[in-house]
Amino acid sequence: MTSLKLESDLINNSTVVYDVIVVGAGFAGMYMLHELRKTGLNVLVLEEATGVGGTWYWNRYPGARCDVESMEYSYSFSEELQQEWNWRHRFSTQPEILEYANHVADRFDLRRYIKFQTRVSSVRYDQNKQQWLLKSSMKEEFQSRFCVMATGTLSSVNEPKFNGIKDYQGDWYITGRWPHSGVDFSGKTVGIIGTGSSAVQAIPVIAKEAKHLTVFQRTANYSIPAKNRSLINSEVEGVKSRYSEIRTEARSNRAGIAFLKAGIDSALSVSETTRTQEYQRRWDEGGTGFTAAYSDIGTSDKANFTAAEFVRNKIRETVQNTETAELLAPTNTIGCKRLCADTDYYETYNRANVTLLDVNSDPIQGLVEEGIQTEKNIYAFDIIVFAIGFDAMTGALLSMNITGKDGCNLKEIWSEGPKSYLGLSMFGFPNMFTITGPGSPSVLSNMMTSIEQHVEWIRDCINYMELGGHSEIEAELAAEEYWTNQVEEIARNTLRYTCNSWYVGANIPGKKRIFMPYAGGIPPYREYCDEVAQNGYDGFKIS
Ligand code: FAD
Ligand code: N01
Repeated sequence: MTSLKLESDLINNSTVVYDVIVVGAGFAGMYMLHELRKTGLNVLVLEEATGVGGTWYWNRYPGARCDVESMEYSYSFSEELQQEWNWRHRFSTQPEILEYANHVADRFDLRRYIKFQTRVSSVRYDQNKQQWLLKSSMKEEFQSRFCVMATGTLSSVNEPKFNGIKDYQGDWYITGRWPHSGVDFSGKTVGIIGTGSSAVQAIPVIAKEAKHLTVFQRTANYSIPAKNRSLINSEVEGVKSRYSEIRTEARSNRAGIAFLKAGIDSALSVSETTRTQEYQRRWDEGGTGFTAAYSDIGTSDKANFTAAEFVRNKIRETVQNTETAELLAPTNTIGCKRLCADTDYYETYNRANVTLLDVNSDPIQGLVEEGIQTEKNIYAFDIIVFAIGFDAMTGALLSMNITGKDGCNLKEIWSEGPKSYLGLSMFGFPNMFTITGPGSPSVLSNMMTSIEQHVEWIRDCINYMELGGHSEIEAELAAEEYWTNQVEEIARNTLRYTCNSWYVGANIPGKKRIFMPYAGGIPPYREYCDEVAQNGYDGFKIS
């Protein structure tokens, strides 16, 4: 109790210079805090929310769950933790994942170092003092030598900017900022804008409750049945008995997922019968491992077409109304946008209380008092749900007005797209690190695998600085340029580069189109990061 009081005193004392301030208490921030505390550093975490969990704190919309299997979408750093925690579903629900995040916070006694309800709104480097100065939206000030941004890649919501939103008299909600009290859809007419992963999960659940649901689709998305189910004891025990082996496999897997069995053949090197059988097998197994069936689905148009056409035919088989089925059948390459995993998504369009509208043939003009006005109609709704995604990868960082050395401003520097060395560090911003930042595998992987790798790398780097008596570490401009070009070059060789996805920032009007995550896979990336560290932080200037 005494030490708890001491810590909260520290948190409220603006004269303390922390060794490290971490912004964000999602899975990244919590693990960073835990690792840095173990080394005895004085650490403070600043978090906007009232609790831990990040993504799983904010995204409470109906149907929200993970699409990397829970046995793998979890921390691997503590053998005790992974042995004692029991996942109940193959793909766990948001409440279950949030419960896990809270368990971790309690088990490792993290809360006392986290200042909740503190939104960081300004971050400035004081070159003379070699300190970061952070200010909150409530004008509180915090100082530290190192600053770690654990602010998330999918945490800054794409705010709805539809004309007339203020005129609308009904209730409206954003999937990524869902009210804690939940939303009662029963007997209500509901409109939902968007058909990405969030909408694909929410639509079947809302449809079951609402009087009528109208879906406004701009781009049809590919979705594979999740085939979610309760986990049985023997299977959980089976994984637990060889957990460390599975985690090692995950670290050497391209996507950070041990269960993902990637095919090594070209889709074009096998007969059509073999190929269809393999697609059917993966479809029945469920989950986003579908596109890993063949080695070239992500790189060859022809190979990709075989997988895309298989899914399109499934949609045509499932959806009874031919016109609706054709609207739902995506025309872009499969896997270009993030593949979705669903429970009864396409089946939901067979319900009498669900209507699909194509925003391209009848564009949304804005909101009016009763609901949504399109070019041709006014649709009245009691509730509108915006499932329109996030200002991904850069949004959270750029919302903090980060100023580095010589007054350089991150927003200005990134106006032509994000530049970083390894997605970990930026030239001009010494002693600052980003967890799963742009330029790292991040959103193209099991985020837990990537978060743990980044946290451990940053921990080791800060320890190296401490032990060597160094005061500043900063990415060199040449290293940053080299890495940013690498990220671009690797992405150009993939089909991911070819559509209007949030990976390229296309969902945010005015955002520079540039492929943000590193598409080369986890193993070469990890190897590169390790080599940089082993060579005395090659590409960094240390003073
Ligand atoms: P976040 O969880 O986003 O946490 C960032 C934290 O920083 C938040 O709590 C936020 O409030 C805080 N923050 C941000 N800015 C500020 C500021 N200025 N001041 C103070 N605090 C701030 N990934 C997978 O690998 N598998 C999945 O199955 C999966 N499912 C997902 C489902 C949904 C609905 C979404 C949206 C994402 C999903 N992801 C998934 C990606 C998910 O974001 C990551 O897996 C992971 O949770 C990210 O953790 P994080 O700590 O890096 O970021
Ligand atoms: O967001 P999205 P999301 N008018 O950007 C449409 C993770 N995640 O929240 O495609 C009309 O994918 C937009 O249309 P278009 C996962 O990484 C995981 O669903 O741009 N429509 C699109 O249909 C995921 O990829 C899970 O043409 C507009 C939709 O809104 C990421 O988070 C679950 C519009 C936005 O889709 C983001 O997913 C949830 C407009 N003005 C999220 N603006 C799992 O299952 C946007 N749209 C693990």
